[in-house]
Amino acid sequence: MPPEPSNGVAAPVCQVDDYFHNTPPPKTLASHQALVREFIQYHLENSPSRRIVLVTSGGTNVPLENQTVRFIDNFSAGTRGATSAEYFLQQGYAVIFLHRRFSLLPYSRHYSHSTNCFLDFMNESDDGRVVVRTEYQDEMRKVLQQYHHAKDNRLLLVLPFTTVTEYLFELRSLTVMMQPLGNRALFYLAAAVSDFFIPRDRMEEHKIQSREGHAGDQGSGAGRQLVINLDPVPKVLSTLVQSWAPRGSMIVSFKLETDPSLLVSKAEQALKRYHHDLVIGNLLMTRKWEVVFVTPDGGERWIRVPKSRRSKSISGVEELVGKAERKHDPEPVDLEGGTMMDGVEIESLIVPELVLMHTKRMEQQS
Ligand code: 9Z3
Repeated sequence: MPPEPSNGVAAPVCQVDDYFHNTPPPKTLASHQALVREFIQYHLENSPSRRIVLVTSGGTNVPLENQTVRFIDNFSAGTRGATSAEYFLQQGYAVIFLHRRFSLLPYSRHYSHSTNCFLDFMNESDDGRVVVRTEYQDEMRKVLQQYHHAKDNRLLLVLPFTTVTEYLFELRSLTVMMQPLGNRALFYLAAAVSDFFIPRDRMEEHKIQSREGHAGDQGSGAGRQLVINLDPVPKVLSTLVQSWAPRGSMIVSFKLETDPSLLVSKAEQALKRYHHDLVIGNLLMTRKWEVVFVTPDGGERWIRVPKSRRSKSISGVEELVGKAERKHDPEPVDLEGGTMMDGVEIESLIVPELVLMHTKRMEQQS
């Protein structure tokens, strides 16, 4: 498969078609389709004005073997997606949450994984019952109420994927199934999708052996190497915009960079290439404190958590905040957001802005 041209031209649609033609669909696809059909139908019948957002979240796994022992992965924990999903629900949206299996989930994210292990929030009472510790009661009640509201009103559909192939099939199918929603559909593509993979016809069936010779082996003994050739993952965004998504829907993708000097120009390039509505740019090291909205009209709008209200982040580098700015904004957006346990979550600033943009867009179309 030839690499994507670097001259701003999107990958040809036939490349995307070939990919889907030559790759077996995931086993879970049919059951997920049934759930999505039911979810969309329910909202079309019961609340016809309800907006539905598809949030993609987490990394994607690239298997090296068909019976997978080893794989390539990336850093994404799914914080952006899971947190944003909660704020979309707060704004009255129904959410289809397409996420990497075992990454963070809306609501349960507050009490999961090693940083927020749920056991630390509990105690044994004098009469031997398991109870939530007094100091966490208020916060947990709030989260629990929001979770129950979403569940009881069938506002949240959670669909897991693992591999990049599963992600692409699920994304295509979901997007097409959202067509009856027209401009009430919003796409919020926050998953960190791998750029490279091994296509099905070149993938080893069994575990790659370390001692026996195989196609990728270079010699034997101490200097042995495993050489893996990866193909570019087909860029489906252009096809999503042109043919899968509902007419008039709003499509937002994310752009991740590590080099501040590249972020805005790469976001602009993506908009030119895919012709969608908005790219939200973020740097790996500052993503919890600032993002930039890059729009087709040349707009570059920074959204930042005020310094005093930034959450602590072990991996983040605060000195890099502001370094990717290309057009200095005389009035930077400095919004008040929702406060969770430590500091303001930037998603509480991103999502209301997007909702305003979505509303404006819908009004312009009516
Ligand atoms: C993002 O940029 C997300 O904001 C993060 C969120 C993955 C950085 P976390 O899950 O991180 O909260 O830890 N997502 C999109 C990244 C991406 O792969 N974009 C593609 C690219 O940059 C374009 S679709 O080329």
